[in-house]
Amino acid sequence: MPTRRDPPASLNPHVSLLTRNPCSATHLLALTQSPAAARIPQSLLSISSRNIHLSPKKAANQQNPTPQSSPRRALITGITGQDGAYLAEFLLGRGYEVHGMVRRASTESFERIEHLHGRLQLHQADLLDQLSIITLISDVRPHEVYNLAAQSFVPTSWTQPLLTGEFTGLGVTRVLEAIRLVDLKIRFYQASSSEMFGAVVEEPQTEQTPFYPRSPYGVAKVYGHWITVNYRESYDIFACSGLLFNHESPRRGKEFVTRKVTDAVARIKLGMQDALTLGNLDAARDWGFAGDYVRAMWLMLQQEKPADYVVATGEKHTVRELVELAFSHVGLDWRQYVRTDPKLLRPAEVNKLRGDAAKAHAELGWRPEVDFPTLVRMMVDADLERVERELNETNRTTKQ
Ligand code: NDP
Ligand code: GDR
Repeated sequence: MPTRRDPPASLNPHVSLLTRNPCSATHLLALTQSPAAARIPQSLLSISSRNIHLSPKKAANQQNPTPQSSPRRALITGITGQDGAYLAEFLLGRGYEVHGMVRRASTESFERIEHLHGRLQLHQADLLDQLSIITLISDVRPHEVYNLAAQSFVPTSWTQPLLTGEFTGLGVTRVLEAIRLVDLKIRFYQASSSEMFGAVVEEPQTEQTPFYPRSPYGVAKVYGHWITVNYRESYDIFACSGLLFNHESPRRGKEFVTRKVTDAVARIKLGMQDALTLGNLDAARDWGFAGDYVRAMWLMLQQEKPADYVVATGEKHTVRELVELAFSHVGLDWRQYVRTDPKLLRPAEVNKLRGDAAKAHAELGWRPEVDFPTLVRMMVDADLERVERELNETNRTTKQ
């Protein structure tokens, strides 16, 4: 697996576009001869033109960035996240050349894509750094960009509202700006969210339902949605916003309620934990399987015209139902283990969400394949297997 101490050949630390990445600078310069030049900031052009060192091989690639015979190229921001891992797998399965954007950190977080080692090309860039994104898109010249990167945990958005606005909101504009500068033909997917519906004004929610976000995260996603629509209308970019309802999997982060529950169920069953503390048990969500939802993302970018789509199962279940199902799957009664703590309640809650994916059914031919009970059982089983494995490893190490 690529590590940050030992970066893969394609991992390109964008410390400086101009000195470390002459090819990108040249690409930007080449754009000066095109109508796109009018859209490039003058400052960027003049600096680029002073710093060009291009190898002949790279020059040839730049003149013909998308040869007919080459596979389609996709760039995924947020490739280390739950959806990024499923989408990467899905696109590789369809013959894509898959590139992923990863941000620098002192410890790596590549677990979810470890099994795809050698099949992905990873590049360092950050949603906070405009130039790094321009450089990345100019280097990779993807046909499709999937913008999945975000600060995605709702409670954190109250403790870090500005950072959430920067990543989850303005980050979208940075990616769209890079596309606008490099190539208007690149197709763009924005990971929008049912959290935008918040204090829902109707049920079920459709593409026409007005937004009423209830967290800084939801507010940032509303911005990301509308800037996507705006760049589509302003620059004719093939940009789609997927209004995805909650989707889960064994790869879900442990801070989200489904995984928090299934991990706890496994640990309680195996005697490693006594209780599980939760917040609002009455909250209801339309929960689907992440593996189904990445298919919808891809389908959106294969249509003749760009549009926005709700992706949901059409069913809602409460956190209480989730807990009941997860505990009963291992033969336990949830009432003996689950506590609630008001500290886990949110300053403003989204009480219920249920989506109507009729447009996605009709236009994309998309349908979810995994229902709620199957999803919960899949997650509990995966956690049981993992916790048991960890337990065995600990026992083995202790004996040695
Ligand atoms: P995760 O939280 O699992 O993944 C988020 C990803 O974003 C990680 O790869 C993370 O990288 C990356 N990231 C965060 N900040 C930055 C940054 N500044 N620069 C570069 N990368 C960054 O989210 P999911 O996979 O669950 O969701 C994917 C997207 O879909 C998100 O935008 C989310 O808001 C949205 N969404 C998710 C839904 C769901 O139910 N899962 C529903 C609707 C929308 P790192 O590993 O370094 O932290
Ligand atoms: P959500 O997911 O906020 O909908 O955002 P989360 O799983 O965090 O919460 C769902 C509901 O469960 C209630 N809840 C708890 N939640 C957590 N995390 N921990 C608890 O202990 C707990 N107890 C009760 C919450 O109050 C809430 O009502 C997810 C993220 O993936 C977003 O990025 C995405 O946009 C939306 O789904 C759609």
